[in-house]
Amino acid sequence: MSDYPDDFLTHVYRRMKTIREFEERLNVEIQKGEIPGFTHLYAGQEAVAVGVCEQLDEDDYIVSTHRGHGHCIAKGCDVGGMMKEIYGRHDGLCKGKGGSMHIADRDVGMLGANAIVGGGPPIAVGAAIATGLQGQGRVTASFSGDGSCNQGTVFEALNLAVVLQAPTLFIFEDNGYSEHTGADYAVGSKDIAGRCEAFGMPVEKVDGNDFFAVYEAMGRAVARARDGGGPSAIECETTRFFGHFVGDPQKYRAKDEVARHRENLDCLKLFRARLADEDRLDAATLDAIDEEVLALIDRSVDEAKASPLPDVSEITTDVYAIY
Ligand SMILES: Cc1ncc(C[n+]2csc(CCOP(=O)(O)OP(=O)(O)O)c2C)c(N)n1
Ligand SMILES: [Mg+2]
Repeated sequence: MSDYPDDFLTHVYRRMKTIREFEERLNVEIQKGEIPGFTHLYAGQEAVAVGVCEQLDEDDYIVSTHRGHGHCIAKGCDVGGMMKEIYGRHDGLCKGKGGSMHIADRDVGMLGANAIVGGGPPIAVGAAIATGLQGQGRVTASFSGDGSCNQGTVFEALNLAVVLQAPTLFIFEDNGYSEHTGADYAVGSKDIAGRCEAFGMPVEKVDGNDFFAVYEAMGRAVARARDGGGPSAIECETTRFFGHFVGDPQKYRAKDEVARHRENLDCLKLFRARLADEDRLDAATLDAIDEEVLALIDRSVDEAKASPLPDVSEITTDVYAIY
């Protein structure tokens, strides 16, 4: 880690912290009943989104999932625009018509969150085929969960990417659960990475709570894809700090599981501990980032609440996006 410049480390910390506080605040606001729709929070998994996206350029693509806020922030979506979108407001990133599960922003290469489990990887392969044909070395990363790895759509996407050598990075976030079902029960082989290997692509399995492990594995996979080496998969073992959706009572988890994971597996705590071990960046610098991030989230909530709802006259506009 000693090779990473200070401004990179502070940037990474700020991004992960922004995702964390965005989600912590949404958890509070949603329970007040002020936010329409259904919301899945990403807190706990920040090191995956940021480790992956830090290896991508703005004109590379990502395809997200129903649990997509972290992916959006990591790829550079405007936090205020996202908050307005989640509040269903006219000035939201998708004019308030997408909401939490359908945020997209082509300007930063974010092709969309996706409510269809296993729907993302085929879209990512399509994007990767297109950019591969354009020959510009651009790549597409597809995020998906341990639950999605059992979907036929994902198997087809893995196979097609290998056959066509499409520059796709399949990122599997194993947070241990698909809704309320444990991955140890639902993933027959217990091994997502092995499945991808069987389709003929290089795979790595990493600690998804460790930013550096994700970032470095992604660096190897991206370099290979840009160089014409085709797809790769990375399985990241991680944890989610909230329920499947906001309001999930989580009776399927041990009583102290979340508390233990917040104590021992928190990627932000681990990142800070690693910096301290290696005598990089003082705590005051990181605490100042915490303050900045909290102010940003406060501002984005205030602005979202103050911004107008879409006008009824717009109900049939922007229903389809033209790509
Ligand atoms: C095709 C399809 N089947 C089922 C669902 C219902 N569903 C929504 S999220 C989810 C669990 C997905 O689990 P995983 O892929 O591990 O992602 P995580 O929620 O853990 O991020 C399911 C089954 C859906 N949205 N789409
Ligand atoms: Mg899961």
